[in-house]
Amino acid sequence: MKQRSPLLHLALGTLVIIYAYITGVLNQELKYQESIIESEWQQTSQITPSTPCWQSWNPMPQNHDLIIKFKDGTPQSIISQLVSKFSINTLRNYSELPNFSFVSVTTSENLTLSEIIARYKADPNVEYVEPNFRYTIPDNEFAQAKASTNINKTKKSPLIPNDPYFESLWGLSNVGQKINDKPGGVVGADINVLDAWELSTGDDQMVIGVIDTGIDYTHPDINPNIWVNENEIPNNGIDDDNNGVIDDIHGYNAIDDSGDPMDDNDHGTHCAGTIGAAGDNGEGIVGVNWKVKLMGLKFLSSDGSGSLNDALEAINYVLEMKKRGVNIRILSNSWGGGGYSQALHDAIKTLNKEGILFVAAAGNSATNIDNDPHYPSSYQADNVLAVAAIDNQDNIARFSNYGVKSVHIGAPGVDIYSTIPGNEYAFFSGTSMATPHVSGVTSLMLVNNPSLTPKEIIDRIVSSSTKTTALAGKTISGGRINTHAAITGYSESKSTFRATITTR
Ligand SMILES: [Ca+2]
Ligand SMILES: [Ca+2]
Ligand SMILES: [Ca+2]
Ligand SMILES: [Ca+2]
Repeated sequence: MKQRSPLLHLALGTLVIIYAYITGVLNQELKYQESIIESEWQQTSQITPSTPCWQSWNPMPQNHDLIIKFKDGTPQSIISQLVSKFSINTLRNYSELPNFSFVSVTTSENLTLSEIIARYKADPNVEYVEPNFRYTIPDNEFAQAKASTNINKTKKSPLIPNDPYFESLWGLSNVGQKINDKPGGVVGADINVLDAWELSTGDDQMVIGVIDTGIDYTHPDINPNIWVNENEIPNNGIDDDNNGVIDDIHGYNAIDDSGDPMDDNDHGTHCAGTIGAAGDNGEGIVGVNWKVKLMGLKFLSSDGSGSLNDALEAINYVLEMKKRGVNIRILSNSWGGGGYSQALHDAIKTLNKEGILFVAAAGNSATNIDNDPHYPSSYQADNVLAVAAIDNQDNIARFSNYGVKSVHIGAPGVDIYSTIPGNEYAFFSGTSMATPHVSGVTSLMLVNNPSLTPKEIIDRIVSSSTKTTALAGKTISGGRINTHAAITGYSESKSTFRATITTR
């Protein structure tokens, strides 16, 4: 859509006013700073990337969509009464998030959304009400050249996988190589995973959920490591395992409530590849984990945006599958925006109770999020691990958010080469790319020590980090992630670390 009609402008303007009023009613600090990736902007919109996302490509829903939390113990009969009282035309409960409901309200009265919210809030059975917020891929995130050198066909040592693009992966092994036609990096400024691979290269019983735009599960470098729902028969149109989703073989699509999390963007597949593209298979790249099981949880659409309701549905699916015995321990979240949501905060705490870590990108607006929170990375919960991005010079990325009180760790997030749909590979930059590095490390930690709680994982990552000048005062740890040290549980001196590098 290149031209917008005057009517659309009027409609958007009206929605802006409605929204501004709602934010006042809710008395919440809502900041919509996120936008879709730069290339998407050029394709889809004349609006500058600083325009709040919900104004530009997501006008408030036509129906008045709300997330409602009823007070604990509210009987179903009361909830049903409320449904008729407020002309609710859709009501969905999240099975694993008790007393949460997503409702879509149609009313014959001419009420604004804020008036409808006020009605709900006045009901003694309602704990809180929120609009169905929108989330996006962090702003300033962009794809770069797809070309890569094809350097390393042969295996050099047992630590080096035979994947042909391995030497493009400076985040895994920075030996000062040039990356993406840019100068060579600082030797050793990487996640120190080669030493960790001596202990383990991953485990195909470890499941990581990627909450994003989906995963191209047909990509030859992803397919060997995609999660498979063993209790679901593919493509028979039947919900064989009776989990509420038909033919959910590799995950869940919360946008159309289907079992097909295919990626129609690029972002989710890129993140998935960094966590766990198949290692040492003579193909493409290698993930932090050579072996793992990647579960696709699609709630961001092809334009990189998604709703609070669909994020909650994705989390609900994870909780449901965890209850059924799937060994899902980590969720990788390279998205943000939308302001504070009590519902999402509560859902993340529920994940913590189930021992599920929530790794989250700190965001890309070069902001101190101690003062200016970025969600979900700023949620206060024992299982939220917030990640900043560094480049191959060991600097914090120019775009990366930071915060000495709220961002735990730095990880590689500039010129990161990974899988994208169509059997291709591309360089992307963003805290979105740093986050899956950390998610992948936490998986290796759990393979080596399955009893670690989310809080223990975070504490170990912080205490074992490699301190760097660039991250001092910018992150809780003051350093970048050190995979081997995080697994073994002790800090390594820089001299030991460098000796290891030179001997390989
Ligand atoms: Ca199913
Ligand atoms: Ca089926
Ligand atoms: Ca949905
Ligand atoms: Ca590979």
